[in-house]
Amino acid sequence: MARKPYYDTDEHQKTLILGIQAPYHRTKDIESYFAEFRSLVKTNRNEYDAELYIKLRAVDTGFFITRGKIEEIKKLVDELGIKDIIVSESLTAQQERNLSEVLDCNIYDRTHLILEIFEKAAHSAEGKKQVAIAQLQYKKPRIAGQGIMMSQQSGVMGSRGPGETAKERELRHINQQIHKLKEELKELQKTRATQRKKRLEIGEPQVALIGYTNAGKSTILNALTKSNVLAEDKLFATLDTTTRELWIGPKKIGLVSDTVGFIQLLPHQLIDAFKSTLAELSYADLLLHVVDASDNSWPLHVKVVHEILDELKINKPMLYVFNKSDRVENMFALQTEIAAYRPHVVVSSLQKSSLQPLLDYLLSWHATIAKESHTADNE
Ligand SMILES: Nc1nc2c(ncn2[C@@H]2O[C@H](COP(=O)(O)OP(=O)(O)OP(=O)(O)O)[C@@H](O)[C@H]2O)c(=O)[nH]1
Ligand SMILES: [Mg+2]
Repeated sequence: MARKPYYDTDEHQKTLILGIQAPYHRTKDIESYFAEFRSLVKTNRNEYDAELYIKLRAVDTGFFITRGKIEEIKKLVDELGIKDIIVSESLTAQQERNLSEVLDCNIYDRTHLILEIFEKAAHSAEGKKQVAIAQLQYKKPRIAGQGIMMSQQSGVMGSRGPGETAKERELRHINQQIHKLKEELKELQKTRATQRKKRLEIGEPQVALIGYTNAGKSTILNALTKSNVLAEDKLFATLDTTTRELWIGPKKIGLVSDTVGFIQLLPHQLIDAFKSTLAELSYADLLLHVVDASDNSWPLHVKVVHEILDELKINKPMLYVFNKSDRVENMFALQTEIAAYRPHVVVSSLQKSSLQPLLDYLLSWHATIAKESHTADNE
């Protein structure tokens, strides 16, 4: 029977969240990774009845989880009557199917979880189409591997030739949908490119807020521009880019954009969606890289952001904005650790007065580029 995504059903099935420390995770960051996993689950409004955290020495190709650990999980599942398991890692379609069979549960992996969050958070036509493409791509190998039921020959009208199975027909339909969505996206992107061109012709400096999800980018945008972009204790509260005028006192600095947050182990289906949403960054003159300094794994988060920027081939002047200083317990230790990240400022965007170092930086940056363009004009 086809599985229903949890948001399609009102009934709550007994759910286990399963955090896995795989060999590719660093022990040092694992608590923060598990906290992030629980935030993803919470953001997706999944209720759960039990949690289990396990450490794997190796990844099993067929099941992801090794035999001994599966037995441990099976025992708990039987004891508590668990029907749904949400797993902290991304699984292949085959691994998901195998685990579902041996544990006799619905298995939802990390990619599934993130895709559902993205689906709820996408508001613009462009965002919605990008998420729909990612979801279809996720679905493809899951259908391709489905068993007997789907592969029986169909005698349904409209199928392509007598040999086409229900499964093949569904896959063909998915490919057509992906193709159609991609064409529609191209049109939307053309419109965006025209708007961008107009903006660039005016020649105003462009500043972009980037960083790990939940770092405080939208909160900073709101504080800098008196806007009201949704800022929440949720992962991926922002998916669509928002651009506002940036004024400091009577001085117009330029335009500032808020962007989608980054996350470690980003599902590969979403990379294209990120690429086009973040295409705006290629036109930025300055990146404000917002970091949640109160999360002990911030150095890893900074690394993840740099890796994604590298993949997007974006290399721009950057200011590190270490945020949430109000929640930092050992400020002295932080000051030492951030010394290598230059230039930087430390702020707490909930307290307006503490944003002053950021405002000062933006003013002096603006003065420098104004001088540069003046010199260039006179050459
Ligand atoms: N204590 C504290 N909380 C903050 C600070 N800045 C932001 N927050 C909180 O952190 C949470 C996330 O803030 P957002 O501004 O939504 O973060 P974001 O980077 O835009 O997140 P995404 O859009 O999900 O990527 C919210 O609950 C904010 O109120 C800060 O300086 N101190
Ligand atoms: Mg945001």
